[in-house]
Amino acid sequence: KLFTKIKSIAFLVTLFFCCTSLYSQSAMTNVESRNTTNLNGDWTVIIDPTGTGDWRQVWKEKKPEKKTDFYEYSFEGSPTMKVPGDFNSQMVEITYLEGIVWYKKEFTHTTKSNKRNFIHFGAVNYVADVYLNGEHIGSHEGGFTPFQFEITDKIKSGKNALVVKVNNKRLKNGLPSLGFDWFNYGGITRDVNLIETSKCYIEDYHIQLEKHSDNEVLGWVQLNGVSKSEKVKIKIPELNIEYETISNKNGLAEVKFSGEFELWSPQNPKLYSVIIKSKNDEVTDEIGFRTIEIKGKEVLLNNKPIFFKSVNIHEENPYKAAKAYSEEDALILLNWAKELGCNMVRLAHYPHSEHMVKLAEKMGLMVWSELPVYQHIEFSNPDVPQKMDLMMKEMIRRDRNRAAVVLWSLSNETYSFTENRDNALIELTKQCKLLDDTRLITHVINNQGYDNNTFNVWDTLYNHVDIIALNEYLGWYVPWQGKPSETKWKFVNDKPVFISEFGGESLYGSNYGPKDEAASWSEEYQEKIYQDQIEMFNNVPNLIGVCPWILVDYRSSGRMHPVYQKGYNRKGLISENGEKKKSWYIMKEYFQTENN
Ligand code: GCB
Repeated sequence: KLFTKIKSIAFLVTLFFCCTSLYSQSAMTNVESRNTTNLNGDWTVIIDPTGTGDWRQVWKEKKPEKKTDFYEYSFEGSPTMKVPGDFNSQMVEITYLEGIVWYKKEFTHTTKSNKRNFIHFGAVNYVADVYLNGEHIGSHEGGFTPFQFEITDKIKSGKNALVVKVNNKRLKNGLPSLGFDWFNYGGITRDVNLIETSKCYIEDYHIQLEKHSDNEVLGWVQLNGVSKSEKVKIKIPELNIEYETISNKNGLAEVKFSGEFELWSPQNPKLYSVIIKSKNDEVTDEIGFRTIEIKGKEVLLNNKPIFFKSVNIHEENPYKAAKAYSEEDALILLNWAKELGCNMVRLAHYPHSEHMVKLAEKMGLMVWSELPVYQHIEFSNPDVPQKMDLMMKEMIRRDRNRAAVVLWSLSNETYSFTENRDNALIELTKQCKLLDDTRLITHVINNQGYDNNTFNVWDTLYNHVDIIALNEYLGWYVPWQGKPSETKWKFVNDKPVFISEFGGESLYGSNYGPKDEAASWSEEYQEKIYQDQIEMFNNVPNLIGVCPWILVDYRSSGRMHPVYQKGYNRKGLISENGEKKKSWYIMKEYFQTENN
């Protein structure tokens, strides 16, 4: 029965991606283990703030032939930029550009008749149009998820020219929409790889424990390019597991075996080398096994109640004031999270790079992964639900084998309480459960009622989630109405409760203001918010986790105070120079006292 369910899901997903093939294809998983030619490095760029490149057909790279010919652009002689990387931080003139940059990379290749070729992008913010050798091969929308194009019939032996038009202009019907409180870094922000596969290759797989079981693996392997059934093997050498299954004509193979796994947990982030082998392809992944489930008011990790000690993180390298993209960048941020005493990171407000998720997993940090369905989304636009659905599929597909990822967060602070919003997000939740019922699901809400020092926590979506996630800024945006310890709570239901954001701003070193005034931007005022919040946490029913906003001060163009903010959201526990504020120590001490 379960396999029938898996089959129908896989079929629907395949059908969906076939129907949208004019656009990008869903990316194959686990690029790291494939036969790749890395295209990172210096790319030539043409800055195109007025969008003239489209009618000039920049990708054709026309050259003058007659005496009277001239073209007002050229990649030759243009500057270069690093890929991966955002363009805003690489050229001071375009710091605030929200528009078009054309990128070009040349590479050489030798075609082989028995191979297929793909061009794979880790992420491009926000819309990418990709051209190979003068031909448009497709586009992709969404700044934080991977995508690929098959170029087997288009790639040549010898020199090839890849051109990408990147546009990070905000779209009303985009995800996120026009307004968001982080820096809109545009560019080819993650790795680019040319991937060579056999004619029939392992496209995707799901190798995780069955829900409620700590020793039964239930999953599937999806081959792409099959003409008939094929044997598929799964080996876990460390456990002497050698499992064999067979794919159907659509390339889908059921996986079901058991093993005596040492379970993955923050204390013991155990990963196993798992080898997946088909007739002509093989991939290796490092996979952890664990269970995560709700039992009444508690969340159980590997059958034991867990309290999530989390911290919010944006994908920014503070020392470079640039988009983070590498394992080194991830290490800076995650080392701080570990030092703070966290067992989880909330990767706000969009899927971060695969480096970040994989490193978190190795370091024993659970991951909260989120879609940028953020605040003012245009739910009345019929395109929006489709975009959300596609982005969710891309997010889940990339990380579904990561034991560290325990929770899919499908939206944050959506403001319009309309039927469109409810219907779209309830449907998204259903689809998410269908795709992956082994993890928890949430939506983050921030506009609870708060009167007479009493919270009234209610939202239609809370009836569809596994945990109630709420953001509250008592002491900052909202003044306290009484003693923090006497705050009262009414909840719409009895589910576990996660305080996913709280905090306030302070400038590191600004401690000259009176203790009780926010306007001093002092470390003391921020410290006081943290002390009060912690006092309040003791009385929050069903509390299973807290997550301060935010680990590090980060760039946000709407944060305009000329002395205290200077383009930064200052709610960090740490400044952008790595200095720890007083609030850091309060939070660290709190996490130390919560001992699980
Ligand atoms: C929030 C948002 C977060 C903002 C934060 C703030 O509620 O979820 O994205 O950056 O507040 O600093 O206002």
